[in-house]
Amino acid sequence: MLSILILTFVFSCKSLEKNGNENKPLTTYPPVETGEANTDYKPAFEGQTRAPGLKTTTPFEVKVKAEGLARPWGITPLPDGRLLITEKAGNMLIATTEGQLSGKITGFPAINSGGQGGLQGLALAPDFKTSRIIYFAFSENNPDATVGGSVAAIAKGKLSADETKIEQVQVIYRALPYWKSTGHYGGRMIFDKEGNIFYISGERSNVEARVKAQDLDNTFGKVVHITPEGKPVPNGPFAKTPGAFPEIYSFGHRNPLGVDFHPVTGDLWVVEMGPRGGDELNLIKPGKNYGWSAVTYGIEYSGATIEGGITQRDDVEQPVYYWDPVVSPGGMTFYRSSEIPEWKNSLFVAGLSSKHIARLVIRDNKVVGEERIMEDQGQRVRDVTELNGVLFAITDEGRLYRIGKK
Ligand SMILES: [Ca+2]
Repeated sequence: MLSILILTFVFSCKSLEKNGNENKPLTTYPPVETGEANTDYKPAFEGQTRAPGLKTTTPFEVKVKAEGLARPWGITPLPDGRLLITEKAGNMLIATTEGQLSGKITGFPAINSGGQGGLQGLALAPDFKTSRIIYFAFSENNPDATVGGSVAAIAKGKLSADETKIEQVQVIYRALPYWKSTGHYGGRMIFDKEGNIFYISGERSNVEARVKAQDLDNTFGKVVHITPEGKPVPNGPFAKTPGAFPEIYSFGHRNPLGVDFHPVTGDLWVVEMGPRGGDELNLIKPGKNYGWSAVTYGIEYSGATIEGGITQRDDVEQPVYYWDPVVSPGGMTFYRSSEIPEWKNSLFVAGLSSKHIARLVIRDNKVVGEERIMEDQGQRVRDVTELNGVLFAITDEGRLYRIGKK
């Protein structure tokens, strides 16, 4: 009997550890979303949408630290405790956590910043402290103007010693083919533990392009896995599939804009902007199909169903969570600190049209609670990152926010 009790105790501790759960049961409220849904589609399982509401009990404050940023797009901490920010038109700058802004860092390649394009996501090389190498995503015109179109590209460059320029810029990857659209580039990336890159690629938005998310002979609507030199990571799930791009890791995505690893499980999570009523949070597994544009909880902006209005199919992964109405997710980050203990391992998702940050509590790979942060600010939140237990968010309106303990 005692051994069973001990075993049970050990297993429950293991389970808590594995799932990153805090010990306390959650105090929940009605779902934060009270608006009418766009569709009458039914979720595949309980809690896949409109999870119970949450309220953070630890006192925290939301403070504007800087204004006047020009369409900031990506934000990431530097090792010295400052923040590196991209601006859509094609430059970076550095902010202190008190909101003091550097001059514009220049030297980037020619960028097509029309539509949804521009200088987008960024990631520091794992050896940034010594190499000063930064990776960045941007939309690039086809050098062959007779063909035209643009492509989502990834380049690397070295931050100059005086922090005014990016030097030795080298384009390492292009999410081919070039396409005549300035929408849905995707645009963020993250380094994995082995030093390779996961890049989340959009499906370029128009009807002729989006169906390509289901095909493996292109990188539209894909999570791709590449080396720091931009080559496919060997032995990918489609490395031996004839005609497939070997860097494809998962497919069937629409416009993925947020990516992070779960702090405890190490799993790769991605949030993608859906059509009307179909934003998704997905747990990414190699070789899997995430459905778009054949399977979706969303509908066309016109209100028409998309490709027969199918929400479930045996060969398609279900989203862990979806939003209807949409939040229009931008960047996202898991909270790794213990500074605000109830936030540890929560996922924070920037909301553009929803104008808030969604805090999601995830247990056993399911969303068990949702809270809205900074809803009263009325800002389109583009990206959010965590630094030493404090969240920093950038908005389309040009603000840098600090969200943390008083
Ligand atoms: Ca999907």
